[in-house]
Amino acid sequence: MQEHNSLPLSDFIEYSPAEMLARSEQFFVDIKRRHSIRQFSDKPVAQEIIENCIKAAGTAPNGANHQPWHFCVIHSADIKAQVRQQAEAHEQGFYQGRAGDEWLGALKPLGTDANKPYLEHAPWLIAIFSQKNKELEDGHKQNNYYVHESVGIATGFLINALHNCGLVTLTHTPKPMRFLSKICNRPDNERPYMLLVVGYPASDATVPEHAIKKKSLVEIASFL
Ligand code: IYR
Repeated sequence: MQEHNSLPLSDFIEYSPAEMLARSEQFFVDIKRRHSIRQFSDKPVAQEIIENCIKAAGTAPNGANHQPWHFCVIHSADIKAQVRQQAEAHEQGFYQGRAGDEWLGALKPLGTDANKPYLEHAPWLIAIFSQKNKELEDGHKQNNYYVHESVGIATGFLINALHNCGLVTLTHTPKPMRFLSKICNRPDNERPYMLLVVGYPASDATVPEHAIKKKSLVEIASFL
């Protein structure tokens, strides 16, 4: 191993096997209640809650600990309106043919369309950006590694953290997404990765039946 400094692991918690089993069951029961929501209430959510969830996302494992992500948190009604206007314009092209029949067929059971009112109704939008490299002070560019994997895991942590504190989310990926770089004023080394819509569900929020059907354990896992 190369020379490096290490600290003793001091915050590991060992649970008894019975406790482990109970916790694994409890986590599954709780995460099973996470659904992608497309009808949001405008009920406010304190910024500190969003900040804590982003701090949780920032602990995700990632390539060389370069932490190649940026979370642009949008609360301004004016900026949300810009995001909605541009996302809907792109989505119209997508739903009117750019997606192709096969993709549109796959989306049918979800009932999605180019209308994205939740981009204005929800109290928070989090635009997640990936960083392919970082410009150092001497002008030299430092590479980042496993960028998609890293940002994907951090996004998963974020969704989990938001669910855990009682909020609902939608992972929205308008196609193309480049308009977000401009609206969020992000530099050239960053690419928009995903737009997360965050808030409370509307009182009449629904979940598509199609989305609730999850593959069984034997379909998704093999034990050797
Ligand atoms: N981005 C579009 C289309 C869309 C694509 C997939 I794959 C989905 O799982 C859901 C929607 C939209 O947001 O409507």
